[in-house]
Amino acid sequence: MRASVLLSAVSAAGVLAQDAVAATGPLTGARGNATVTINNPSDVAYVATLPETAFDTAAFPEGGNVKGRIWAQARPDGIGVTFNVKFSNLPKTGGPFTYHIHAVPVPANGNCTAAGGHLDPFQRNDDPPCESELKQTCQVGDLSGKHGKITSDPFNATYHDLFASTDPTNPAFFGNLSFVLHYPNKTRITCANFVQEAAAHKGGNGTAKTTPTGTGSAVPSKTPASFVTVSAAAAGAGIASTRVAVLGAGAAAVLVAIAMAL
Ligand SMILES: *[C@@H]1O[C@H](CO)[C@@H](O)[C@H](O)[C@H]1NC(C)=O
Ligand SMILES: *[C@@H]1O[C@H](CO)[C@@H](O)[C@H](O)[C@H]1NC(C)=O
Ligand SMILES: *[C@@H]1O[C@H](CO)[C@@H](O)[C@H](O)[C@H]1NC(C)=O
Ligand SMILES: *[C@@H]1O[C@H](CO)[C@@H](O)[C@H](O)[C@H]1NC(C)=O
Ligand SMILES: *[C@@H]1O[C@H](CO)[C@@H](O)[C@H](O)[C@H]1NC(C)=O
Ligand SMILES: *[C@@H]1O[C@H](CO)[C@@H](O)[C@H](O)[C@H]1NC(C)=O
Ligand SMILES: [Cu+2]
Repeated sequence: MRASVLLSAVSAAGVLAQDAVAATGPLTGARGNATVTINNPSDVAYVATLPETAFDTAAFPEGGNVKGRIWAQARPDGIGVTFNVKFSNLPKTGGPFTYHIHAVPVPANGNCTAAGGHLDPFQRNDDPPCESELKQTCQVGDLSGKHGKITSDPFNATYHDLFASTDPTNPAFFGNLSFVLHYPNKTRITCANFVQEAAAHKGGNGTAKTTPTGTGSAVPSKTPASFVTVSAAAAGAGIASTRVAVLGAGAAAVLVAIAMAL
């Protein structure tokens, strides 16, 4: 049994969300749709940089690898996470390529098979592929499913994902996980682990500013997470009514809370 709280939240822009109703329900995870993450620490960035050598050596018969990295940091409002994704030197054929956050770190030998499956705390599973316009129905880790496949070389994308988290107590936390870049047939070309970067701040775009390290764990969560229902409207998101794990009070975006325990 857990507390269930109905919240109405608005974005910093003050835009109210409308409930979107689908006539026939799209695929939903065994644990429901993904929830908008809030209270994400924004003082820590994470970066995952691809290695010099591809895991799939057949993709690079002359040696080498895709170049690039994923950089991620929560916004100052703590809602969701901003990703900046840059790839180049992709295989000349075989695209469009996909990439996902995977649930297990890559071991030191670079074995991308050992990165496990996708980060999927709501147990939605891989198939059928997610509908990018219904991002809350997608796997949290399915970044290319939600935000677009890699369709150019170089590829450079910045987007705000509402479901990933930089809070280590959130099941959608990815800061100690990995990502894998694939061919469409799911063959794993290359992969890398996220590591904590000395933090940037305020609307980070990949230009990190160095700050003293050693504060990475100073992210106290005041209370255990409880799942609540939130109508949230974050910038650019087609989000409607969604359950959210609230980790503490005081989110600037939350205006009204009507609580009821179960
Ligand atoms: C999941 O989200 C979709 C799209 O908004 C909605 O149609 C569906 O009812 C939701 N499922 C649950 C269990 O909330
Ligand atoms: C996957 O696709 C790539 C690119 O088309 C191809 O080279 C590779 O042989 C395929 N792997 C499998 C197992 O089908
Ligand atoms: C890579 O990881 C997979 C899955 O854990 C394992 O089956 C395989 O033996 C590993 N290969 C190497 C070379 O470590
Ligand atoms: C990526 O896009 C940003 C914003 O559009 C631009 O400022 C930056 O120069 C681009 N970087 C690369 C490597 O193309
Ligand atoms: C990642 O960190 C979370 C929170 O500390 C922890 O629960 C989880 O087990 C970690 N995952 C891995 C693969 O280390
Ligand atoms: C990134 O942000 C910093 C600080 O806000 C700014 O100085 C820099 O020009 C930005 N870089 C790009 C590529 O937008
Ligand atoms: Cu993947």
